[in-house]
Amino acid sequence: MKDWASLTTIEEMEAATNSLLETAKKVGADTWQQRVKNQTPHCGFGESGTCCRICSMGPCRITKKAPRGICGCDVHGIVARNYLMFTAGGAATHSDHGREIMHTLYQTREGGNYQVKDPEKLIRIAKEWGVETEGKDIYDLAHEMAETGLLEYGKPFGTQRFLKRAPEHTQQLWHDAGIEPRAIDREVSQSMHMTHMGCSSLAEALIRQSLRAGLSDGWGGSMMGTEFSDVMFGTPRPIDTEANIGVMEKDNVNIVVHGHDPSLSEMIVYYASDPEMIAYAKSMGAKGITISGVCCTSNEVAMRHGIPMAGNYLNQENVVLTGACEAIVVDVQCIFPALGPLSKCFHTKFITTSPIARIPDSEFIQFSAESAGENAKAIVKMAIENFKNRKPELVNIPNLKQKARVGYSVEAIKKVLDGVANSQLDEFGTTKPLVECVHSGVLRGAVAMVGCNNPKVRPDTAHIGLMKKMLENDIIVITTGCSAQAAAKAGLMDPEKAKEYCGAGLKRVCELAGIPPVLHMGSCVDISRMMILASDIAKDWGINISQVPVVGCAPEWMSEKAVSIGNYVVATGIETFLGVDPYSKGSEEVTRLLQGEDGVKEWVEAKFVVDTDIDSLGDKMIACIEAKRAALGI
Ligand code: MSK
Repeated sequence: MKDWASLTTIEEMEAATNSLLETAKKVGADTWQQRVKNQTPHCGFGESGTCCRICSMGPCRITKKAPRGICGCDVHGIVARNYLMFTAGGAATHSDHGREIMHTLYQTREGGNYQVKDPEKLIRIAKEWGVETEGKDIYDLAHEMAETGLLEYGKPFGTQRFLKRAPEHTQQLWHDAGIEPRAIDREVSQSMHMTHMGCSSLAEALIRQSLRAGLSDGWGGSMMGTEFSDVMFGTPRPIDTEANIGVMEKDNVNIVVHGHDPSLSEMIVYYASDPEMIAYAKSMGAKGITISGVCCTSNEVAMRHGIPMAGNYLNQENVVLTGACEAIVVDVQCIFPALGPLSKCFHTKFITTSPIARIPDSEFIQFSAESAGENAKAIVKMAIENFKNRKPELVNIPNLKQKARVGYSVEAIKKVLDGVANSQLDEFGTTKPLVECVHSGVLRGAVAMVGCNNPKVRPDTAHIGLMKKMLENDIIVITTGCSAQAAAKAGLMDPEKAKEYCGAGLKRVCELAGIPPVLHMGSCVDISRMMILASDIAKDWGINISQVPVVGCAPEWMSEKAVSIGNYVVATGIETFLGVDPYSKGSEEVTRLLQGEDGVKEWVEAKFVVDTDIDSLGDKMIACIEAKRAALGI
């Protein structure tokens, strides 16, 4: 048995949460822990995907006695339609995030709120897209690329430009399976058209479109979101930060950023470090200003500025419950409407900023790229002026935090690993040292751990438990989203601490490269970084993506976006392991298509594995990696 004492344990995190729940009780606040009780048990039809409410003849619920809906649709059609609608919701959401980023790119200008911070990357992508770069002003190029990228959403002909980044074999599989994504909006619209009453009820066709819509996200909207965020805000490089609720500071004005789009949070970070603002905070009795984050906005600013991470998805109420949060500022996605009434129990300002995420009991300050500076300044000021309204008797910031090294973009991973093996670096490095480590068996393989928390799983236990299991078995972990924050909160991103829990091979690699064994690759949209990495590894190795000893895993997922992600990860050729069922168990046919050997596996060489027993899920992941090694003869 290894000694995990130097990591923060789940029990310590739960004790911290329990102390905050005491405050909730004191002020009469509602929390998700109570709401889960109110909502349990869940509806069995909903859980198995066998309820249809796409027209007003129903709702129809499928049972043995009533095997078809009123229109005659069978259970397989109903479950598959629900699955596709779930996917389309996720693909639309991620891709719209990407679209917002492209609009922001269009607003960049010299000396403006938004600038081009990584011109080399912009030029590299422009060349990849066949856009002339020679002699062009960098901002003219940025605007041209923004327009070109925005056309990817609605172009009448052709497929997504970034598909060409995949190995030829993968592109051929997509072509042969008829799942190459065309315009992003078309894939989302077509999905909603297919699921309309009286259209598709053939499960196979609906699952095929699910993969296609997912690919329009991962290799379309999300990839643009990631790549052009790097262009504007800088491509992440390793940077040290801290994680867990203890990053909030009692004597400072605490502003928590939450959501996904970095456009606003970048500005908040900028103005919070403005000497004028810090002086203003001091004049109000605070010692300074602390920005921390929750969910993926947190990942974005942690990766680029070292802003500490206060917590992940199921910690969002905790930051308010500290009684020391002057403002929680949100943009889009994964925001609990509960923050409205909860913030009213404290002095906290709950500030919504996007017309896409309007929430009752919040103060709405509409953020736009044109007025970004003014908006951010107003928000920081509002938080500072709210410091005096704190109720000292309610302040409780649990003393939990860990060091974390974050910021492993594909470029950064190549650089740190190539730097270990080669003295002569090429411009961007290669994945060859990583391939050599896996080929020789120093590393057995890699796991891409992603996704949310879900009250169906004891929060963070699956993420952290599986990561530990992988590390002990010399399997390196790359991670994004709330999974990344689970790792950071536990201490698994502290290079000094975490390496002690690795097998001998992984420990050696970490020491040589100066990296933690769990690499933070960013937010949910940044799973596209993982797709690029997997493609580059396959190309450098000279094998197909499906042959690389790598698997995907979302053990505590909850959102529609996660289903879209699962579809594009599988469609990229990476076996994907889920700890929560995607509402598909009501249909044997859909289950076979998603999880069997003769469904999606035949089209794209990978499938889903669903197991709610997390230990057994981990065993299956390791077995899958070892089977891939055996098939390669290594
Ligand atoms: S924030 S989608 S809870 S990972 Fe990206 Fe976390 Fe899941 Fe939201």
